[in-house]
Amino acid sequence: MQVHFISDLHLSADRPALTGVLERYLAGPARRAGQLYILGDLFEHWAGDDDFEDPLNSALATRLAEVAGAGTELFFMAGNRDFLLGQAFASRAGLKLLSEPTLIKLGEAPTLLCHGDALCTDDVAYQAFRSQVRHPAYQAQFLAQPLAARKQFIAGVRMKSEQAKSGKAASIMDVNDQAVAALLREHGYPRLIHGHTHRPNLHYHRVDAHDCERWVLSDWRDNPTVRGEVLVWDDGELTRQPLE
Ligand code: LP5
Ligand code: MN
Repeated sequence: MQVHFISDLHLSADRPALTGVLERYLAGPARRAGQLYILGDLFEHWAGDDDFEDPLNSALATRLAEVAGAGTELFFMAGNRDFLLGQAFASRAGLKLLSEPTLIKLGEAPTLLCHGDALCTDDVAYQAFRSQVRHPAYQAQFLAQPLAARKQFIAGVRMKSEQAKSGKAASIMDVNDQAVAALLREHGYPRLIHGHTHRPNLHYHRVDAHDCERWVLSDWRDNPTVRGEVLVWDDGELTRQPLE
């Protein structure tokens, strides 16, 4: 049975072509997987599970629930864009929520899953922001505001984030090798799969005499061409498969 991994789709009403790629994937290849792991940033942003009137969100919940109903187990781990996605939406979409990091096995090998943003420890300003917005009390007071006010606030944060990023060196927005080593050491060698950086690649890390692999998932793009990607575990191997 195959195991699939995707992340960083950044779905939004402005980029309908990407929703199309996901819909075709869910109607076809996803059904060959025993498990599909969505490792964060499925949505461009998520303002709260009460944003269900949004046609994109409700249609997607239906499509996901159909795949779950057809026998593929669906897992969702939060990204830095959609960490407010909660149990209400998960139940409608047939998603099982995962905490971060999660350890699974692929074949015999322990494999750690995370979104990836927590590994970008050189990005000190982001990590400060992250600790604040991941705080349950902060989230509760945010979710208590009207949906429209939340969306407006998020638009402001997105602008500030883009401004901040334009002044950051590319290197600080990538994972830190010591943070990778510490994660593998604490939770289990020898394989890590994550997204977030939009720098799809396979990296090798030597950690405490263990040869470790770090698979970075691809983001999905609609520019210059429309393209998604799924990382597929099949027959003892991981391969990247393009989606269009
Ligand atoms: O998302 P991406 O990849 O473009 O950039 C990220 C980091 N930025 C973010 C912010 C998100 O893009 C926007 C969040 C959307 C949904 C969340 C809604 C919830 C709001 C409140 C909930 C309780 O994650 C970016 C990294 C980059 O990845 C690479 O790793 O660099 O980080 C920043 O740019 C952050 C800035 O450095 C500092 C913060 C600026 C925003 C200040 C807003 C003030 C509001 C205070 C709230 C705590
Ligand atoms: Mn991300």
